[in-house]
Amino acid sequence: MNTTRSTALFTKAQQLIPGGVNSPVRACKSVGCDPRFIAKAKGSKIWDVDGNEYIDFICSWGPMILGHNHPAVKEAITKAMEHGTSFGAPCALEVELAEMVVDALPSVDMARFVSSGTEATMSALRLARGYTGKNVVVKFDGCYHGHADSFLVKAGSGVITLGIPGSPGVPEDIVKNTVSIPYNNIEVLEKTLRDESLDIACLIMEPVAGNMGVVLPKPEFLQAIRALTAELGIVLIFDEVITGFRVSYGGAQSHFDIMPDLTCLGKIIGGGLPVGAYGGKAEIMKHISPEGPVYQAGTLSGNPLAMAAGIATLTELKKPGFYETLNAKAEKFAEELQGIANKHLDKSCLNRQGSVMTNFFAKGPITDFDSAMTADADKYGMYYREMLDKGVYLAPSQFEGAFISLAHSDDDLSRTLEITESVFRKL
Ligand code: KE4
Repeated sequence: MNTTRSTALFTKAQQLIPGGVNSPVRACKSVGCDPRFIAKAKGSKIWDVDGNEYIDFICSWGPMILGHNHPAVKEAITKAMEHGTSFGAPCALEVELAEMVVDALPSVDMARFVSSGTEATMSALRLARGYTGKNVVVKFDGCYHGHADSFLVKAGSGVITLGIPGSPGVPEDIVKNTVSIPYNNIEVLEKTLRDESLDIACLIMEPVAGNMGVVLPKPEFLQAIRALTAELGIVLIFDEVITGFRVSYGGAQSHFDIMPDLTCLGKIIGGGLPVGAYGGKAEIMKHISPEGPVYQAGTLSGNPLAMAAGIATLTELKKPGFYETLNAKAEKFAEELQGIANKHLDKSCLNRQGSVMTNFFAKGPITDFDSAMTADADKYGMYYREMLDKGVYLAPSQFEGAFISLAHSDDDLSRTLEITESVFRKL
């Protein structure tokens, strides 16, 4: 593939932007190649600045569940733009999207919009601490909740991908209030939550982990977490930035029928524009300023263009049969991928929740951070580079998910499987 323009852009970008990218994983460091600069996207396809076409399985890391540049989303943004781009004042679109979120998520009575998933989780953490008067947050190894200081402890996503323990710049005073324990381990969970020396404000989790690669909760894990946190007065926060409106229209909380106290959202609810949100029980949310004393604010929170994109997206997702169609497409693809992997690879473990999945180059089962770390990241890098040069755009990390959108056609998926088999044969 000709990548002349991407190479030139990356060279210039590295002089102006740290690592040449505005989010670390995009630099493709862990997969041993330089990034392709993307010029445009439509449906299931993206094109780089050299005109190369790819079938896209990153989907902007989740938001593009309808496919890129969906006509209804594009029309909604264009229409909103006719009236201006930002008011710094309340507008009707915020109320409309808030009502859709509250109606969709059974545990959410009220919600506050912010501009990223990180803002959503950091705000939910401050709220839980303000509401309980306690300081400690419990998280799970390999789960990623954005880059707020308190969460950069044994985090997932880019932190694993770059193989860094946490991050310099996070004071010990902050880190001491974060306890990270193994995902799917009920014994350690109970021991930790019942440890009276810890003044635990909240437990935050990805109900389906997506940042150590996709890792599913064991059937009894979520129930145990809900029962223990309810018994002990610990605020349970579901970070549904990935799973919200991905796993089902009601998120993972509806799918598993486990109701958290607070929920964090992002990605899909912005339809590709910057939106995050946190919400939950009115009794807790009423502690947020200006109704309550816990402060949180944002210049572009509830931005009208972003609200319009989110409303248009959720309107499409709400249509009857959307998730059945999407999940059936993903299930068929995953079954065939598993078959190819079993035929050609000595080690492979595919974890999937609905339309997000990870094929680990590992024996499996992959149920937590330690087992995810057994994956052969170098082999994944070889796979990634081969697939990229054959026109398939995967996450540049073994420890992320592959997303399927409604726009992925049967032809896209069968072509991807053909290319995958040709690559697996060579690995
Ligand atoms: P943002 O601040 O990136 O909008 O959201 C942070 C976040 C919070 N919670 C979960 C479960 C998330 O997955 C994320 C962000 N996801 C990563 C990829 N897994 C975004 C991609 C990137 O960092 O470039």
